[in-house]
Amino acid sequence: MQICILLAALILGTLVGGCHIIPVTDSGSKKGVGSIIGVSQANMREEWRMALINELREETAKNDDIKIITADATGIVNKQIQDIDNLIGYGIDLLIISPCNEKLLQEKIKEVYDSGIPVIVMDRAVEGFDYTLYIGPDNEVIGQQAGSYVVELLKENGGNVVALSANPTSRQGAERLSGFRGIINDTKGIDFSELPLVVETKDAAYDTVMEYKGIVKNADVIFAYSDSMALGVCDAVRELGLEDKLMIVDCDGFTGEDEGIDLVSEGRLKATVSCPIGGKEAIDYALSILNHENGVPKQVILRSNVITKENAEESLRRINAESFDDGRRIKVGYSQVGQESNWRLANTKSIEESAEEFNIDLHMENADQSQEKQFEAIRTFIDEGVDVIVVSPVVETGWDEVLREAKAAGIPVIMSDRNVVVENPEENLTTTYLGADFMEEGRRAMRWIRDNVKGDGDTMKIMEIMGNEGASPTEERGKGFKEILSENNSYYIAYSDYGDFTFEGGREVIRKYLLNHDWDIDIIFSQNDDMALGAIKELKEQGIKPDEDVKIVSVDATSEAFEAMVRGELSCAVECNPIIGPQLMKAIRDLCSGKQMPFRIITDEKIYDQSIADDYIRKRRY
Ligand code: GYE
Repeated sequence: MQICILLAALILGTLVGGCHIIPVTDSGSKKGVGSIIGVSQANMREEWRMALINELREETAKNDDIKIITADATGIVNKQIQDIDNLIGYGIDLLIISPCNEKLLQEKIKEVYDSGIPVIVMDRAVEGFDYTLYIGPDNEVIGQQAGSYVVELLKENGGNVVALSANPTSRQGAERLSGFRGIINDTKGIDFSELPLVVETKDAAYDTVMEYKGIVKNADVIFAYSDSMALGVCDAVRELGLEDKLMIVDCDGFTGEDEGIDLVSEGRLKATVSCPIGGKEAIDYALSILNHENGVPKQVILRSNVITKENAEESLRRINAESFDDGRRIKVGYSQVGQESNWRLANTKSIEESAEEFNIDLHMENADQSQEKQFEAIRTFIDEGVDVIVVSPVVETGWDEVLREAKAAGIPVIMSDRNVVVENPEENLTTTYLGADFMEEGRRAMRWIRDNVKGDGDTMKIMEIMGNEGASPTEERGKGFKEILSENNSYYIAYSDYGDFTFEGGREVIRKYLLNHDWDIDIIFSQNDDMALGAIKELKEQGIKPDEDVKIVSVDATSEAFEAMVRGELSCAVECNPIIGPQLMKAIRDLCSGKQMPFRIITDEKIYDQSIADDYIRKRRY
């Protein structure tokens, strides 16, 4: 049946223009599922977009049983919508889309996703969660990495830095340049200028350097945000005879002749910041989705690396290495933060069960909210010689030393659920972070309030009940919440206190408040359910009616929260998914089979309020 459709597509492909059937080679190495993947590409002009298409083709060719059909939207939104309809008409089983305008295509993506066809969005994230998976780089971070490398190069002497271009036409370019600019502008002793570029191509970059040769001659470093631009810069610099004096840094780090890594190896580029294109990952996850496997996350943020002459060879080896899973029993040490909440209990259970399912030998230590105990556990795991260490850190900072010890012992560390902030990210002390997007959870809570809690004109008072001081969910949920709050002057935070993510902690915050105030709060934002439930209990005892006298929004959405919504006490719960065991175990297996780990793997989450709580309560298993 699918083959017939494929043949029809082959014929139609020529009619609709821009649709191509990709021949499948028979060098398949992985079990496919007899499926067709439709690829809707924003345009096939930009270099890296072509690189993505090529990588998708190469990866597909390794799998006997999947085929891809590609469509080129030529940068036009309506064409991309039409392309998607055509692809669906061909009977695709999964859509991969790199949207040319993420806002204008959001509706269409949602429509496909709602119709039951899984959608992988690439490169540009759409808002909300109406897609199956997002895979893409963090271009701002890529620019920042280039900036930090240049600062390091120039050390305390400073110097002149020139960047191309003042007005990038691609969003990717704009973000990279903004990340770079941010770091360079913050550094004393560096003079920074930008040279205008007409288009983001090799020739235009060459022309710009030649036109501004007066400025270029006084520069120490030139920054270009793509490989093609960098090649133009390299040629111009050679022609001007400045090769020995000028250092060139770029982003992309593609493999192949005259691409970033090649130019670094030849010494023409000082460094390139490389990032996987994502095609490999997309096909890999597409297969997992089509096979209904466990462990598919919501977002995968690809890792970028600074590549210099010293590590170019090693980087190439890593990029080209085929991953290899020998199926052996992997030993994992897991430092769990504690047992403070129902979320945590569900999280621990999920990790233990998934370890069994994935045949992983798990040694879990519970730290009872003590960073010291977590240090101890990590050192024990190092002594035991585990393959991987996983940490859910009680607070964000203070981990550098113990992480260095793990690195020195050659044991990779994955951060699970909560993340750390290290002194120097370039040290690469952790391999990846797997968990929720806490900022987004905070934003969702405040967006719900904005859209659902309207006052009678007076500014409304919010009480914020926070988790434990210094923990990443505390910091980031707070930040995300305040970001949306700052766009609106109908609300303000009148009172904030820590409830340490526990039921008793939430109760205590209310008690303390009522010691010094009459009840005058309109909305409570509690950073987890347990604290919200503790607050509800205390409010009721003090004669204050939850939901009626005060709206309460919390994060986690455990079954107790659903019960409280159904009882009409809790107003809304933003989901934070504790069931991350399968994703974590998949990441551990990937890591041990030699795959490059992404920066961040983000879990799938929704938002619930009283209007829909009834429909979901029976499905909640934690
Ligand atoms: O929301 C809270 C728990 O780190 C995401 O910690 C986790 C948070 C969760 O105790 O209930």
